[in-house]
Amino acid sequence: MARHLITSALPYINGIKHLGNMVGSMLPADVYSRYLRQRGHDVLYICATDEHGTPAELAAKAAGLPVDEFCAQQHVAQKAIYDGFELSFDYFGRSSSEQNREITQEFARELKANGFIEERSIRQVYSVADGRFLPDRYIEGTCPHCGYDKARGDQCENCTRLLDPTDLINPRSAISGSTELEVRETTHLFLLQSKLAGEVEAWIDEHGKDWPTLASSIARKWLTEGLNDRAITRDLDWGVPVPADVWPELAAEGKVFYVWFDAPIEYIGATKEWSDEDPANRDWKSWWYQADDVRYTEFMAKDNVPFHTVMFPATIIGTRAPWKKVDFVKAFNWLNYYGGKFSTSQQHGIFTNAALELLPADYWRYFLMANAPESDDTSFSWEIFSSTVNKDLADTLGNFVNRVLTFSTKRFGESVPAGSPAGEAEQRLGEEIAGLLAEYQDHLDTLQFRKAAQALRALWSAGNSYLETKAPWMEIKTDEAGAALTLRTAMNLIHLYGTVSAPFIPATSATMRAVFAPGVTEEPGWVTAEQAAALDFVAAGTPFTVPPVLFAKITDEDLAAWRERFGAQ
Ligand code: B3M
Ligand code: ZN
Repeated sequence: MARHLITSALPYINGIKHLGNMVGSMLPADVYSRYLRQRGHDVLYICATDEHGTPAELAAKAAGLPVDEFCAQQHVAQKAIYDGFELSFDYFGRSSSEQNREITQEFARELKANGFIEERSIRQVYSVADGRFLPDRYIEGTCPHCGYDKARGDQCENCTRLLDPTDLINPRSAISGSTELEVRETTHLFLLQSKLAGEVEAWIDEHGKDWPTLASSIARKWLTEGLNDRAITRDLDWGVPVPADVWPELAAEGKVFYVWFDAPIEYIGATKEWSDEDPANRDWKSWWYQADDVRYTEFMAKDNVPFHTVMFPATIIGTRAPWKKVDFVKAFNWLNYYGGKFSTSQQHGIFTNAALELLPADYWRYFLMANAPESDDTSFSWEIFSSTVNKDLADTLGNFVNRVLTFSTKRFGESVPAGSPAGEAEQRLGEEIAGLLAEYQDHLDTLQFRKAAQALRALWSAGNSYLETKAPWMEIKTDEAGAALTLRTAMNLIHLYGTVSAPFIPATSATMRAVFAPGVTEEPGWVTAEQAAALDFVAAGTPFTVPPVLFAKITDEDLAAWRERFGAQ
């Protein structure tokens, strides 16, 4: 069996992430990892905070903290939220780790030795007041095309035209506002992507055909536009330093690698961080180097696709070493929030910490995956959210579980009733369940999360239909053994739900499993088609307990309050 390496795009360190970030990378990766583990695969799910670059420096400055302290705090804060969302990372690392520094520097040495890194001198804007070079986006001024006075050096947000910093009228530093800017000469390392373009293209021809269109079309678009050589160093205080053994002068000048150079390498770095915690039992290199038995799946939002399908593969190819490249790229569109993208800089939308203050993770996990922006951008609305929670989670699943267990307790006591042997209705139900389970698995195997969520909901609905048809609360008046059979069958469904729903709603699934096995906390395995069809997981006589209501309904008052609080208009 293949080993599965899974990574989700590394959340940037500069602030708490919103639900758009969550649904576009970490959450689907977690659902997939949980599913594969339950099916018995060897899974390694790796993520980390992406800690370098100017935005980290600026966020630290805004928080009044040294950048290393800021990152350390933010890492802990983000990690706590991901724990709250029950993300089952095998390791959640930090791109500022020593391991990443080591591996990034080693990659650069190899690229240099193979002729794919070159020093070039360029002219860049220097802010005298700030004592630093300014990246294009940190130069502000008036747009020469539309007159917008907050245009950035790379692009005007108002008319969307691409700009050069020198196009701006009255340019100033976005950091200090100072207009004392000069153009200075500075030397940087360039990754000679143009030399690697042919090989990257051949690699995408071979592997990209299996990727979803969203990923492969973005990769192709980038290739068609031409792979330019790219500066991979910056003049910043914070980052992976250029190795002094190869570039003593640049190292002395304090050059560090560009964040998009070291961030993807942190997938490997974080695996080494994981391995270094327990070297006797973990072997990071076996997952990444000559790892032909590993299937590597990456999750990310669409704006990250070019870096993962073109730039990172070019970097790896240029090392001329057998590092693992991605096998499958799962990309997501945007989740929008009332007339715009979720946005960290504008604090627009729902942030992950606030979401958990309102409701437990399972509500969000199920809703987000059932509405994941897979084929198109989607819009969050509080109405769709509450109707999904109320219908699917509270009515279809939660109510079923409570109704069955409460009624059975009342009529037959606190253990699974025996009753008649299974009849035709149970046979049909079993076949239906086995069919739906096959569909569900198929969608998860092919990483189609919306469809998988639909199939899961269909599994829950099948239980409801069966219960409505058999109506044990009527049946019991004339056929007590028949009613007992109905309830026992329904309880077997609860047991099944407790297993197969776990990738989406792990906490509630554990509660459902605990109905029949209190105190058992280990992760469940999976269910075969035969087991699903037979529906005899729990035998008559098994004691059970009735859990508290699984999902509370969202009321109109909740809705009104949340719309108000989160600016939903
Ligand atoms: N940190 C995602 C972002 O902030 C970026 C992903 C890196 S993955 C190697 O857009
Ligand atoms: Zn403009």
